Amino acid sequence: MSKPTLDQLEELVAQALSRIEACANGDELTACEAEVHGKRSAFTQLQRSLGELEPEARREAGSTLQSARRRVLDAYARREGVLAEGERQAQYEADRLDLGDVVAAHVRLPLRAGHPGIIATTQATLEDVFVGMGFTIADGPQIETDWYNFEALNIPPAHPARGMWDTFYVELGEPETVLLRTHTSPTQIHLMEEAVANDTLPIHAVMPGRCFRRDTPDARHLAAFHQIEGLVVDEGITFADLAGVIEKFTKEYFGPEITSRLRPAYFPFTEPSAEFEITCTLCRGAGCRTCSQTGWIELGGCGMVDPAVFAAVGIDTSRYSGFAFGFGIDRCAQMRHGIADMRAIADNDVRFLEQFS
Ligand code: FA5
Repeated sequence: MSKPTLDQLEELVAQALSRIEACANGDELTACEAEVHGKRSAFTQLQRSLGELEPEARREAGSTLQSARRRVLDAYARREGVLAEGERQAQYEADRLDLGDVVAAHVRLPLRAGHPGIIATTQATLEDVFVGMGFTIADGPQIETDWYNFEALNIPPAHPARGMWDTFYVELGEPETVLLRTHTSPTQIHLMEEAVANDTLPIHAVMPGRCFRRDTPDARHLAAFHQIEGLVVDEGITFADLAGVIEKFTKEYFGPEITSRLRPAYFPFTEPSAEFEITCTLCRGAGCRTCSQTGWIELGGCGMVDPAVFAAVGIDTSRYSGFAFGFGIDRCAQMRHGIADMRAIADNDVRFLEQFS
């Protein structure tokens, strides 16, 4: 191959430019650069041949060669940029996550929407029944002081009735002053205190909520369960009003064939007191394991508000009388849906829970 001459410079540049343009990726471009500018390239040979020229001619030829090389180097840099951008785009495409595909994949799965649990729906139905009977709904704290859970309810310290409620205490340094409420009855006290403070008596309210006892779970008990408390404080309220409300509620909630009965009982905060029971809905009164063969299930306690409780909250007993009741929401759910063992409600077995969606 004959040595290149300066006359061929434009042709060499044109060839180099078209070879650079033809490079399809970075590797080809690197190889091309070595060829165009490498030791044996035409440009390098021309560069070397400059030494043979006179100084004046050498300067002129050097400058021409320099600008030709510059054009080739610029073309090389431009092509490098174009190829890098192309490679970046290709990488983007390869990495692209099509969220539409992800959503579509999920939509193909059966949608598993949640639904309120059996206790929430039972509570809502109970509230509806009582609202229909003219009651309002109130709420109270789950963590209580000894005063609300016991003392104001006529259960002073060391009173033997405290044994009726095996209590979880909250460790706050001082022993046994703050506790998880064992029943919803303390909400009665909050309501009466508020009504006295705001002069808003009478009261006709129900108070649903969660309660806690150190009870061993069995077919009719849980350690965390729910009660709904009822309180009526008004003028001229008698035990007959209480019995009427209990029976009306029983028929409304469980149906006309289920009956209630009241049996004498003892609660420190009501006098007289009663336990109220309903026909066992599992055996319809015939006797079964769930009702211990009695045909009846205890739903809750009730009675006329004890004057000592009215005294604790400052209600004038010469004007007002009242009744209260409190019964288990879990027990209601159990009886309404014929659940033999209450522990199933707390077990979180989806196959059980889905029956009540
Ligand atoms: C009380 O808790 C009284 N506060 C009820 C009351 C209110 C009486 C107002 C008078 C006036 P007792 O401990 O019997 O009473 O509980 C009432 C009901 O709560 C029970 O009949 C039962 O239905 C429900 N219950 C009690 N303990 C549990 C438990 N561990 N698991 C599930 N339900 C329970």
